[in-house]
Amino acid sequence: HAQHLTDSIRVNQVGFYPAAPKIAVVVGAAAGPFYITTPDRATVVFTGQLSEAREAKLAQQQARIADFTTLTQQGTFVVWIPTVGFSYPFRIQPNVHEGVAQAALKGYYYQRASTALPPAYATRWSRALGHPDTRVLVHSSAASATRPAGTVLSSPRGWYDAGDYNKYIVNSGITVATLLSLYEAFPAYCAQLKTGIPESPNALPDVLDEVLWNLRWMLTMQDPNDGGVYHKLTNASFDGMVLPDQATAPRYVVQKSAAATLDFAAVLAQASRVLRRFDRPLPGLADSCLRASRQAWDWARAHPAVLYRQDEMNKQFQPAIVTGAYGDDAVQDEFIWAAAELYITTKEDRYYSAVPLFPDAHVPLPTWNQVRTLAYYSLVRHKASLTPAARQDMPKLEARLRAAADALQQNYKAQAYQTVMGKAAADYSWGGNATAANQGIALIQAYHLTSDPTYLQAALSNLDYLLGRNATGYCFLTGSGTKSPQHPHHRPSEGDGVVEPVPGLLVGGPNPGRQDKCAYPSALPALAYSDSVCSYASNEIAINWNAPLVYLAAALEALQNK
Ligand code: 9MR
Repeated sequence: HAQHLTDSIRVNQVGFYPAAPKIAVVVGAAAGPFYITTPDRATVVFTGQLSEAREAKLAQQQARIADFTTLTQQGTFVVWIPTVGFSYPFRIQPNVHEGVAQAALKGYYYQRASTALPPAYATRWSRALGHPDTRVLVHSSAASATRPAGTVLSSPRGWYDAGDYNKYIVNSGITVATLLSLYEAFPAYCAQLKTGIPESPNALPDVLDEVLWNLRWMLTMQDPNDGGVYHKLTNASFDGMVLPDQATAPRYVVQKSAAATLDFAAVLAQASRVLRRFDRPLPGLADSCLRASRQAWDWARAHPAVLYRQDEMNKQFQPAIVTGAYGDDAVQDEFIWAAAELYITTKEDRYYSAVPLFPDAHVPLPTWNQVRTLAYYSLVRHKASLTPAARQDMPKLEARLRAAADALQQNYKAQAYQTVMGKAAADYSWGGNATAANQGIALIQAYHLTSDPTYLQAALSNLDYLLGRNATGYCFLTGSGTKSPQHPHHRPSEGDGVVEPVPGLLVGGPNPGRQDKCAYPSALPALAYSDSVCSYASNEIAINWNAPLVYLAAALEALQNK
């Protein structure tokens, strides 16, 4: 009997709700019994038989399922397969993912620019203030009559985008919106979700305090002279792997873009209606957000063809900017999103009818350059308060959202790992872990429309994926589970001298594109993941990946008894 830890048993390394489906996957094992035991294997609490083997094609693995759904006893357990060994431990208990939701939200605190992180909040990942961003230069690409090149602006705060130290409006947009949408959908749950940040004692939920850190920065990125929004605040090139206070290269705001300006308009409109509820602690802020949003919208309407094309820009302007581009050549979806959010906040029909909101029947999964469905989620979330013009479209929209969720969950139990994630090879790409989380959110939308709990189980399958039930065997959230990333492409984690990486950060995950050209254990789509600092294409972290995980974990916590 094998009495050793094995990582060929893949299981959510955090745990399971007592009444939820419970599945582990074992790779390369023969048929036979499995046992759920206490971590010392002294007490067997469940006995079952492994399923027949199925091929996980995108990993070329033979996988068997250990299904222990009917085990509801609370505690900490392992899966033990006598011919293979025992798994990492997991818990069965209510609120089992609360720590994941807290940690992933706290991840934003660790990403804050322009502030020191004292030990009281950041424990051993405390660090000095970096990037005050109070003397940011207007890049030549952004020069205007009122702000010539070299003009000094103050643009502090915001979150670092990812493993790098730059601040990008496009990616901030979807990130802040995802967190605001979590709050709008689950305000009571968010009110009690505490992360231990300096603002925790104040009147706002921590998720909104965290959002404000980035929102106040976003507001500084709008040119008050015309309403346009600079595409990003960035170094000319990426920093070395050092802590923020040692990264002192000049910082620039670069040219305005329609995508950034529309994302800004959408987020500030949404923020306005959310912050309206907190007018007393934050007097005037909701009004300021709405004014900024309207101005941004007007600028974008006048400049719909101003795209961010970094390579073109570098042919004309100095210094050359070679950091993350977040270039997007198609802004129809950004127009839809901004129009919808402005409409929902103001109830002015002119925004609803400004652009065709339903150019086709698609409900594309949200990502930084495809934001159309964020508009749809918001419209449906607010359907009770819409004007007749919009209300008449809601049955059609709801049917499309349901159909999209049905397509996601169709057949997922026939997959070797029984997760929604990974049914399609295209799920594995740069930041594919955010695809898994966003699929979960799409399924939760369908639950809201139908009250059908099978959508929640499908969403939970993707949380299981992210926390360990995947072909790599990694729990992809730093600091959670047992086998989690140790070497994320993340400058603070690399530069701080602390062995463990900064916790609460979701890495990108398997990406057969392997654009970083690092050493990977496998090129197969589901296995192309490299836990190395080198691997920015599979092992970086990013704010737009953490946000859907915060949403998924928090929403499933809030709905755990459904
Ligand atoms: O998440 C982005 C991914 O969709 C793109 O394919 C990739 C290449 O353009 O860039 C990713 O975003 C990175 C950004 O450009 C710079 N900061 C780190 C981001 C995550 O790797």
